[in-house]
Amino acid sequence: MLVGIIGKPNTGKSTFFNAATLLNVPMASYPFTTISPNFGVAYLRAKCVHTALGVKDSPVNSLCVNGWRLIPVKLVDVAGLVPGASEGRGLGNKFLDDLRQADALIHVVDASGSTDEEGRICPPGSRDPLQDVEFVEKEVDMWLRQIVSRDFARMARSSESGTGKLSAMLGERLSGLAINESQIIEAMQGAGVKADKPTFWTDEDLLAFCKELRLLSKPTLLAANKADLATSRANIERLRQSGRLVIPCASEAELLLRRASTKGLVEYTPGDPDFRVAPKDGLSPSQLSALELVRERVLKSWESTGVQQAINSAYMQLLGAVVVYPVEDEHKLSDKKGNILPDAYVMKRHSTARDLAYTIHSDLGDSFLYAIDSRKGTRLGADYPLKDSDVIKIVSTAKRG
Ligand SMILES: Nc1nc2c(ncn2[C@@H]2O[C@H](COP(=O)(O)OP(=O)(O)O)[C@@H](O)[C@H]2O)c(=O)[nH]1
Ligand SMILES: [Mg+2]
Repeated sequence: MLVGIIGKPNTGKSTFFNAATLLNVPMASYPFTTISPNFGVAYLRAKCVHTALGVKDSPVNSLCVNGWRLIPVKLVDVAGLVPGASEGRGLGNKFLDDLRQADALIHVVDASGSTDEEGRICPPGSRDPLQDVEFVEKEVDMWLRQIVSRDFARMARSSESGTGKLSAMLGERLSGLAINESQIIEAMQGAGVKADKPTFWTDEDLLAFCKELRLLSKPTLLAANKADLATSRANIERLRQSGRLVIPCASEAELLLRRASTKGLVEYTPGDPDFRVAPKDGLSPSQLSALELVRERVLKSWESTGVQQAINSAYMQLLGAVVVYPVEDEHKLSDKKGNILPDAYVMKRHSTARDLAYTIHSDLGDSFLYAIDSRKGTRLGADYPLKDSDVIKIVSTAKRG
């Protein structure tokens, strides 16, 4: 799974990305290497099961900090969108490819209204962030329309003459976007277009269909950034009233806290409602007052900086992901080396016990026999749907070292 950050320029996308991908504790091994600078590793914050299970854990593929499991997940900072982007303005293939790969989106908005539609600085409160939201969404719709309309007339004709099925042909066209035929049928219904009369579709029908496709294939939340600025509050309320999922954010504050934490100057776990100045006294008066401002304008007002909450919501709410802990010894809850609850995996919605086996190793998937729920000691079949916080042993015929 991959979450992408989108938005117009200067809303704080890179600040958000830099904050979300910075962590003070180095990890032994990353499950994925990053291939380009705008791809990074962020962390999902999940209540670790070790407390409830009454054990002391020794994490390997993730971290456990103050009872929170921080599990690596992928994040991509997609380049900024300006009005007209889908017609080629400032939109490279790289942008489209990054967007295509994302399973869900965090749309970073300048909630303070202090940047115009192209991202130029303007007086705080003078730009309506809801308009930004709408134009960025429309650009994504139009980009989808370009893909859909390529060869659409021919597909429409052959569908009406019975030589092909439109949903199947579109399914092939959109498979690279991880959009399947049943979603296409759903999008046609959602848009209220006639599936059996595609040659009659108007431009508006096509765009309405693409909007539905976007909602299905790129579930999105709004990170209402710059929440530390006074003009943001009323705008955040308005954004919420639009019915979208909105998370107030202060990316710059999160970056400050994570950097201070990296240097051991504050105690702060990403997503916390507050921080503590570390006993080691290394903060200058100006650093102290900057941190105090973060506490006053962000943490006390919004409960957190929102960056971690946005990552969590993107994976857990938008994508319905679950966190599962595979173990090799279901009694000790350990791997072969004796590490307790070594790994935590973020799995897609509807993943099964066999999917988990494949995620660990393809051999384990191929030779899967059954799984064991370590809490109940019961056997689980290959199709068992994984639940959040499951601790599971996979039993297979494979001999693994
Ligand atoms: N007040 C405030 N400014 C922010 C925040 N996040 C980012 N900025 C500022 O917004 C500007 C643009 O940030 P950047 O991350 O480069 O935006 P991008 O173009 O969307 O990647 C910079 O001057 C940041 O310092 C925030 O949470 N609060
Ligand atoms: Mg940027």
